[in-house]
Amino acid sequence: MRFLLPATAMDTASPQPNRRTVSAACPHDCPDTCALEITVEDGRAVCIRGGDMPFTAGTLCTKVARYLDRTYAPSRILYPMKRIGAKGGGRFARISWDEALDTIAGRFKAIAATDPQQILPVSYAGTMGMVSYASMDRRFFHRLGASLLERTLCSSAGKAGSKITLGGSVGCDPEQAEHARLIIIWGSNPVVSNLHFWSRCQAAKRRGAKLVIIDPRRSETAEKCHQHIAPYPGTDAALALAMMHVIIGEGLTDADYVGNHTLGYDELAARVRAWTPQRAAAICGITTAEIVNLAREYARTRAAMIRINYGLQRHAGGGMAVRTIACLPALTGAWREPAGGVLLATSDFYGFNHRALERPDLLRGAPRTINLAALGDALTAAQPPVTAAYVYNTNPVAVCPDSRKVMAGFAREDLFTVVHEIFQTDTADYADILLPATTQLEHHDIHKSYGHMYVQASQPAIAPVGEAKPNAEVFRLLAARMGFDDACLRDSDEDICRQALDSTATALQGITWDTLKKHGWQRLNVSAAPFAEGGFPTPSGKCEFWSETAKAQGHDPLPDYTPPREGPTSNRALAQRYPLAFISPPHRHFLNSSFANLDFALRDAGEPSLDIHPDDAASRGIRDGMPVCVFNDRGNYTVRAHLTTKVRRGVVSAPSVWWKKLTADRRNANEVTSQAVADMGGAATYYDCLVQVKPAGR
Ligand SMILES: Nc1nc2c(c(=O)[nH]1)N[C@H]1C(S)=C(S)[C@@H](COP(=O)(O)OP(=O)(O)OC[C@H]3O[C@@H](n4cnc5c(=O)[nH]c(N)nc54)[C@H](O)[C@@H]3O)O[C@H]1N2
Ligand SMILES: Nc1nc2c(c(=O)[nH]1)N[C@H]1C(S)=C(S)[C@@H](COP(=O)(O)OP(=O)(O)OC[C@H]3O[C@@H](n4cnc5c(=O)[nH]c(N)nc54)[C@H](O)[C@@H]3O)O[C@H]1N2
Ligand SMILES: [Mo]
Repeated sequence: MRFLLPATAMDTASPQPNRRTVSAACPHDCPDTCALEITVEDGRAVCIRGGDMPFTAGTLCTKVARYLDRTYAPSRILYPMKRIGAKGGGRFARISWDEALDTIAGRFKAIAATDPQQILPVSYAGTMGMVSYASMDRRFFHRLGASLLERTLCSSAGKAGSKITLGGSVGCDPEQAEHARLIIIWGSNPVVSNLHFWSRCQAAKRRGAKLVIIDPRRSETAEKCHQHIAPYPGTDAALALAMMHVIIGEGLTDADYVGNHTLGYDELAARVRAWTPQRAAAICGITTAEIVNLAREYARTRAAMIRINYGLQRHAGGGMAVRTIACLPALTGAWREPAGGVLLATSDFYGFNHRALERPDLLRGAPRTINLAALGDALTAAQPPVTAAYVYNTNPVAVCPDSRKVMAGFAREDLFTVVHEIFQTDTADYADILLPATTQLEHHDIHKSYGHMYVQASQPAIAPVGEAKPNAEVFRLLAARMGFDDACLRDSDEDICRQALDSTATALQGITWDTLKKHGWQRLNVSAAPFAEGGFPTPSGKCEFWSETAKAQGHDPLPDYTPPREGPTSNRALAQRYPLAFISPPHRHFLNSSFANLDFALRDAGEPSLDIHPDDAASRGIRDGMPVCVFNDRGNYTVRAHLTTKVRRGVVSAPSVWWKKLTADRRNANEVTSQAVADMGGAATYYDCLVQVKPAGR
């Protein structure tokens, strides 16, 4: 198949003294968290291939198959630098690590003497390894008393919704998908963003399973499914409520499962009575028959798996959408089958010791919390102001919503900005001090996954390139310079890996750092059908149709529909000026903004484009290939129009996330996206965005 590269043939030559193989894990923010095998010769990585961990089974995506081109890219940042030109200009001069660390510690000490909350860590998911993502950094900033950061760009709405219904980010085992008879791929594009789940969907298809996809556009995955239902963005909960209306109304529930393992069935039944398929069809812009047939087919198929992913929860009602959809398998008893149930993410099966990793006990006082989804507002308007930002594992100038405000913030002369990066990103251009970071081949880490059930050790294959240092190492050095003497601020990366597993969770029994290093990976002790007999991690232990947790949080205790903030029917005034729903899902050749600077990925990706329906284009005088301006009150940017019926009328789609400085107008999709947050989890709402489109230059 086109997107999976086979592992290169195992080396069968007689072992050479200077040649060895190291096992690692892909660090990228993707549900697959692939196992890697790196061949090293004379200290240089010469080959990367998929490891033998069962879920990813030796295949890599086309991006990570070329990870060595990333590690050895000539454009890597190799040593610390300080700014010599204007903020944002990207001109730097080399300095020593000592000078860089002294400068940072000096500034942090001076600010902390007034108010440490003026210092803001800005990090996200450039690497998902527990050491690099959330360990020494958190300890350092807790001890310092810096502002806390809510990391909300991606998944927090859906996770909050899943927690209400199921008790956490848990669900069915995606490895079982090949045994399903029906797979509903809902707000997810696995051909692009969950490859190894997709290979199991294909296996299921070969065995006669039906694949249904629910997505406002005919995605790469939709092209390969049996049926595509295209609701208007942000309306999925209405569809799910109407499915429940049909399932309950036609007596298609599993009364035994409902009776023993759910809470609040009568209240749910009363709630969905008003959700007729006609009503939902009008909201979703689909037919009544599509809803009724899907509900019947779903309820009558025991081995029916629903794979939700994050696409459908980047909306005002994203939390409620996941909360509502997650009720379906308990109604029909699909959880009884290993290949039945619903999955958003597997993360909460792990039971890693996050308290030991992050040491919240080091916190002095109660610093304020800043939401990364509204970073632009924080950098331009927070009181007390943010006077220092330490950016690592993220490229906020490219990826945060409403990025004109983010850029205005980073452009402030009175803001001291440190950026620790592998490459000179759009954000790095604003740094006062720029530090070189290691890639995954150069440090230790330990990985969970949000799309399978394996724990993995990632071991360094090569020495750091140039003067690069891992995240945790920089925080250890800074802690020493700040005079922080807590012992945990001196833990080594391998100490931290051990602490992650210092847990009584049954899922982790028999998994130690030493066994992991030896085998590369180990499976969690989680059964193939984890909720066949109920036992959900909710307060009641049941699947909660009615939730006291939701009520206590100020939400409706029952599933419901929360309309888009910027929808044509939910916000008619705005839709008159900006009638098109704009979504900007992940590009096949990028990983968020990672890889979007590397020649091989840019060659494959072409140039920024906008899929628009031919009817929407015609009424605007737009022809195929024309540069068009996408705009709303927040901003505008220019892309090339691509006329296609892959998007439904009224929806436009722009694969993302491009580096701004590598596009013709130095802008990207986040010029128009909004800082408004979702109903739950303080989450970003990238796909809840109305725009207008016109030929560029008019
Ligand atoms: N190649 C590649 N892989 C990636 C990434 C990447 O950038 N590139 N990013 C990684 C990351 S960080 C993440 S979070 C995941 C994201 O991957 P997914 O979780 O799959 O999420 P998205 O791609 O954002 O959205 C999936 C689909 O949802 C559709 N969608 C948008 N709005 C709605 C809606 O309201 N309802 C429904 N039903 N569908 C909707 C989009 O059109 C899209 O096709 O992928 C990861 N993997
Ligand atoms: N318009 C639009 N915007 C989006 C999205 C969308 O669908 N549409 N998707 C959103 C989603 S789902 C997500 S998850 C976010 C992702 O946003 P980010 O988490 O910011 O992800 P990346 O853009 O990949 O940037 C990560 C950066 O971390 C750096 N990095 C990698 N490893 C390390 C390391 O070990 N140390 C240090 N110091 N740096 C490292 C990489 O070089 C890279 O520049 O973007 C969001 N933005
Ligand atoms: Mo994400």
